[in-house]
Amino acid sequence: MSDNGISRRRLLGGAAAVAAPAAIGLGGLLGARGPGVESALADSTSANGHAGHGEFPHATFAAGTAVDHRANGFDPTEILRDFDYGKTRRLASGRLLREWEIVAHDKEIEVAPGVKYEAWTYNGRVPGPTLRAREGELLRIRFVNASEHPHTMHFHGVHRAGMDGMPGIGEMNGGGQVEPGESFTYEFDASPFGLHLYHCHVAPLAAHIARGLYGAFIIDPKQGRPEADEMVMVMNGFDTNFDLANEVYAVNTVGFHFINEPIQVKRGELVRVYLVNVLEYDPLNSFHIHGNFFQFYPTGTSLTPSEYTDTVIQGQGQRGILELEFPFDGDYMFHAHVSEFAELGWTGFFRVGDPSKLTAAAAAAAYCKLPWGGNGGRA
Ligand SMILES: [Cu+2]
Repeated sequence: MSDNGISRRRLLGGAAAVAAPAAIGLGGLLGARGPGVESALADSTSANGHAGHGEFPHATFAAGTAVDHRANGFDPTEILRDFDYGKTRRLASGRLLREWEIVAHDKEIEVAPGVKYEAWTYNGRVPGPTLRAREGELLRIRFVNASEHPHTMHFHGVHRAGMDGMPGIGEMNGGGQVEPGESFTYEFDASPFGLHLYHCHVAPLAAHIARGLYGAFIIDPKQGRPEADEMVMVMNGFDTNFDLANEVYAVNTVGFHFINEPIQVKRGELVRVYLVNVLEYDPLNSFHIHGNFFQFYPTGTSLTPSEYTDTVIQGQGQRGILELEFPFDGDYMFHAHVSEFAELGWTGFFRVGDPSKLTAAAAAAAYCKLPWGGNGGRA
């Protein structure tokens, strides 16, 4: 709970609180908003007359503003299909060595229109690059800490303790905490095949992860997987007022992004989603698809799906591979089945078929609003 009493949990507690502005201190809310928003609120309330009738006044940030992806330095749509294969070379033994360089640095990013967040990043983006390798290769990741805080890269997978990115373990070979200005090269085998993740493991752990230090890590099976339109979705959230609860939820960082820019796919083509949950402060996240079902491969470590379903629940660090085909043209929503998360940004659309023949996602206007102010509750 922030000092001024604004928290998305309290606001989401029910329309009744909103119907009685005095009860939650609407004056305080207005005071906490940025310049220009109060007039938008006034316009909104006078136009629809809904203020005080049990609805949010829906003028939480200036209408029409969008996240500046260029300023962020990344775009959630591009992150979807951006796989970083690093650089490879053949060792004398005949084995393939795959190498990356990852630099941590601090950076302010915009996680919803007008909502800024002081992120800590791997290579300037949140999530960090999707590192992709093939089972059996030798992997080498040179990590440079250009942040003002100590960090590590802790990879999920099978490797020696000294390469685990754990402060206090592996200090003898430099593989513990990496201080600002220092670097360390992690080296391990690509094993097992599947969908994994990496993240910082410096305490306080939740804070270091929640700031944005995480990414997907894919190890393809030796024989590969069937041809598909592949994409990565990292389910995350942002505690913009640092009250240990998230104000914005998303896939690939920007709330509501895939409402504004639905994911274009082809009818009848196999779509493969690499789904990772890195959400902090909430024990569970979920993915639900409308009008369709998918085959689910938990952790991607088996080539046989475990379930044919339309909803999957993941705890933090859980991940899995979804395979589906869309039999009909149209816009199909996907979102967290935790409704609260969905309304705070974790909602999007797949757009199937020729976009010129489809109407824009009808739900966009209703959904692209944060029910709390656009400033993270800070004055
Ligand atoms: Cu860290």
